[in-house]
This record gives sequence, C-alpha cells and structure tokens, in this order.
Amino acid sequence: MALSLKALEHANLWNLPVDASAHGPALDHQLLLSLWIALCLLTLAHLILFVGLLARRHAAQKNLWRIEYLPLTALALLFAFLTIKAERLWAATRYTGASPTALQIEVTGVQFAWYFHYPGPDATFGITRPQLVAPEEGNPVGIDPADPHSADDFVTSELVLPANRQVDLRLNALDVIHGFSVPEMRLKQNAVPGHTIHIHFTPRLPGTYAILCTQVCGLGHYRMNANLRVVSPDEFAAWLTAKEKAAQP
Ligand SMILES: [Cu+2]
Repeated sequence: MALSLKALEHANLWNLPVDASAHGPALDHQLLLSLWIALCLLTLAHLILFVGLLARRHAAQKNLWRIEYLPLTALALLFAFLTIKAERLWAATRYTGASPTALQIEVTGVQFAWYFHYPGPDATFGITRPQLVAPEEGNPVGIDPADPHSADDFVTSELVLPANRQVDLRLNALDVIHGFSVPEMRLKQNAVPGHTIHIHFTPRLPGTYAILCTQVCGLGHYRMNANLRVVSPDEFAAWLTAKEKAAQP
C-alpha cells in the first residue's frame, strides 16, 4: 500500500492544489491513507455481502467471536488509530504553540474583507477596540491611537510572508463567523467574534495564493477574498521596512 500511495501522490490523481507549506505533505498523506482504507473497507464489505448471499443456505455460524467480535475490534482499533493520527496533525498547527521566533500577525475577518495587522518594529500589537473601527478613516480593525504600542503598527489587505519562517496567526472576527482558508497552505480555521484563535504554519514555496472565506457570512460572501504573497526573506525585509516607514507618525 505504501508503494501505491507514493505513486498516487506523484501522479496527483486526486487533483490536490500545490502543497506550499511545511505541514502540508503529512496532511495529504493522512488524507490519501484514509481514502485508501475507506476504499479497501468498501470492497471488503461488498465481498462479504456477496459471499453471505451465496452461502446463506449453510447452517448458522455459532462462533460469533471469530466472525463478529474480532472484526469489530479490528475496525474499532483501525478507526481509533486514524482518529488519533489525524487529531495530532490538527493539533500540531494549533495546540502545540508556535516557535518564539515566529512572525506574529493578527488576522481580522469582517463582512466582507480580510485585514492583516502587523505589530511593527516594537513587536507588540497596539490595543484594538471595536468602537474605534472606521475603515473609511483608514482604521479598519480599530487600533487605539492612545496606546503607545500602536504608533508603529500597520494594517494591510494583502498578507505578505517570508518563505521558510514560521508564522503565528491570531484570528479574529468583528461581526459574524468567517472561515480563513488557504488551500495551498492546507489551512482552514474559523474566525469567531470575541475569540482570538491561533494557528501557526511555515510557508515554503514563494508565490501568490488566494485567501478565501469558507463560511457563508452574508450577501457579499462570494467576494470575501484576499491574496497571500509568499516572498523571499530579503524581499520581505524590504517590504516590511517600506511599510514601517510609511506607518511612522
Ligand atoms: Cu466571511
């Protein structure tokens, strides 16, 4: 099975998008493993069904342990194994905690746009307050100008990240639940009003990827998207310096 899995991963028969993050291959492997196991079980179930139909005239089996309890235990163990394996992959980007050197960015979902709040050279986010949200005045996430940490912060509508550095995203929503999703980064996480949800990952391949909203969040849901641009570390440093300079009061 390992051989066929490898062959399928290379052939890209399942038409998965490009795998551009460090944790992506493990997730894809888990997905293919689950699909293969489901296919094998489906075939086995049909075989058993036909054998049962053909052999129904025989006397009833008395050895329930062998024909019922043993296969049931094997199935339960198989599903427990798959669940634990999948749970660990899911938790690796959420519960294990990001590296202390990870780039910190606050992501805010609002009907119908994504905003990305960078903390600036002091590496500390300025306080945000919902009552200060004013997109028409250039303050779409409500940064409090009275907070000294907010002076060097800046907000963009495009997420720019350096390749091969871990990023710790803090997801927020201002109104309803939005779904932050970047298929090429194998990322999908709801942004929920009143919660700050962390998700961390390492982009590998430079390029431009679509950030989608995967929750039907209102009439403009279809146009709630943004771009993720993964660039080289040098290019990122130049972009960051330019943005930080522009943010200086
Ligand atoms: Cu949305």
